[in-house]
Formats: sequence, C-alpha cells, structure tokens
Amino acid sequence: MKSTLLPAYAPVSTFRSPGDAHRTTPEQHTLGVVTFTDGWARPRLRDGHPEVGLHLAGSSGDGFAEVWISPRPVTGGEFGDITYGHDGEYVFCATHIPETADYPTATETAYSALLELLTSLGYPQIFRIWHYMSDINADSPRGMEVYREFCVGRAKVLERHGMSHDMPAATVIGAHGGGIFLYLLACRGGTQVNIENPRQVPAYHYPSKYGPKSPNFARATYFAPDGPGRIFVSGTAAILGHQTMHHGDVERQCRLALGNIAQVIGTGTLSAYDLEPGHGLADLDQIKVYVRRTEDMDRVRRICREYFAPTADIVFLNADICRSDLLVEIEGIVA
Ligand code: 3EB
Repeated sequence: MKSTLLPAYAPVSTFRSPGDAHRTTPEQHTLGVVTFTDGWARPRLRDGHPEVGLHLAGSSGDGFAEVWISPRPVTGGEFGDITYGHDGEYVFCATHIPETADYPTATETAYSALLELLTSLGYPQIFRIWHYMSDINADSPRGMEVYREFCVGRAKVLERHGMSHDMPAATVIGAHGGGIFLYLLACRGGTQVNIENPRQVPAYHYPSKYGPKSPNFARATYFAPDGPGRIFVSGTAAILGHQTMHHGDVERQCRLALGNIAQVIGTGTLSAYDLEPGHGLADLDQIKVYVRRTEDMDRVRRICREYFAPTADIVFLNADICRSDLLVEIEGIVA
C-alpha cells in the first residue's frame, strides 16, 4: 500500500453530452475531457485543459463526453505528444500514437514519455489508465495482433522502470480509427491499493499463448484521498482463470463479466486487502459497457439494467475487445 501526502479530495468524472463538455462553474474546473463521438481528434489544449476525441460512437447522435472535474484551478500544458492538465494534487494526461506498422516501438516511446513527464511534474503515482486502439484484433505486418504488439512495447518500458507488476486498473479497447490513444490519472500521493480478482489469474501471469508479453494491469485500484476511497474497476470480461468462457454466448459472457466485477468489489476480495466494507454492482457508477457486435447491444442493455443503479452514469459502446473471443467488457467506478 502506498500512502504519502494525502490529497484533500478525490477526482470525479461525469458523463455529459459532447456539447456540454466544457461547461464550468467557479467551483468546478476541468482537469480533462474525453469525447466519444463519430470521429477522433488528437489531444490538444482547449480553454486551458486537455481534450482528446475518441471514435467510439456509431453516429453523431449517440456520443458522450467523460469530463474529469477538479475543485482547484487547472494548469494545462504540452510535452511532446502529451497534453496534460494538473491542479497541484492530480494530473490528467492524454497522448496519441498515430497508426503505424511498428506499435511495439511506438508504444515504448509513448509510455516512456508519459513516465518522464509524470516524474518531472511530480505526479509519479498512476492510479487509472485507459487505452483505445484501432485495429486492435488485426495483424501487424509482422503477423502479430496489434493488441499483443502493444503489450510487448508496454511491458518493455515497465520492465525498465521496475514497474512490471505494480500497475493500476486499466482498460484496453478497440476504437474505430486513429491509432492508439492513452489517457491516465496520476497523483502526487495518496493511499493506493491495486487489487486482483481471486477468480482470475493476474494478467501479469497470463501464459504466453495470449501473447509474448503478458498485460500489465490490476483488476481494480482502490484510491483514497483524505476521506473515503474510490475503487476504479478495470475493463472486465468473461475470463475465469486465464480462459475466455462461454464462446459465442453474449448473455452468459455478460453475466460472467458482471459476476467478476461483483467479486472484485465485494467483501470477500476487499477484506483480504483490509479494505472493508465491500460493495455491490448497484454501487458502480461511470460505467462503460463495450459490446463487440451491434446486434447484441439491446440484449446487453437489458441484462445490465437488472444489476446497476438506475441513477448511475452508464454508456453502451460498440467496440472491439482485446481478445477476439470476448463479446462484452465492462468498467466502472465505485464512489
Ligand atoms: C482481460 O481481463 C481483458 O491489457 O491493460 C482488460 C483491461 C484487458 C486491461 C490491458 C486488458 C487490459 O485480460 C482484457
């Protein structure tokens, strides 16, 4: 458990319509904006904070914006291909790797730059990271899947920095275009516990049949400022042990993914980390549900409605998932 300077507040996000993404009040400053619409845009500064555009919505009407809010004034900046916003306690960083024939090298370069920036700005502690990539299940010119090539580049950087087995909650999901987009949240300090799911082999130990380098992420991250903590739940799918279950059956995959989340945020798992009380699926918010096949969207919506709070922020996105046999993946945050 890491625990240094305890920040005064926890960063929060809201889902809004894209047109409403930049609304601020004197008490609410914008740390970063991620739009999910029918086109992509590389990270840039807009009104002094970072904004990045991901192509994940099917049409212009069903897009949304994930907006990270801070009660403190935000300073924006750029460092090479990275755009960032920070407020003295937290930093939001976004970067972009254009489409390339060499994702291992490009990923290494991008991750190295991120780690260098976080060190120099003084926010070394990453507690959540998201990656969206086009052609995630396609083969590279070397004949390896793009996702696996990304994992090779990521693993190399983290090995060099001694961080291979000490990563936070993450998402890696397909996008409809643009190469690889990464965004993350990091802090100066705070209580952080990276959590594994007892039903799943830690991704760090996946066998090599899933790729030459294992993925580096935790199933969830507990993060606490000077007050109640939050649990950031990684993109979670129908995996037991290291195996994909229920091939071709979206309903059973969806229920298993939900069960895996219930396990990771429940009392049984959290008590092993001294993080009681546990939580249930009705406590999850800022939920993103990724569905591989458009024809499964309604079915997945109906199943999710059985478990999640009617007041939760929830979006359903048509996207590819990092294993070609996975049909659905779900992430969220317990406040
Ligand atoms: C899985 O459980 C599904 O490579 O960082 C989910 C979240 C997945 C993050 C990553 C991969 C990653 O293996 C895939």
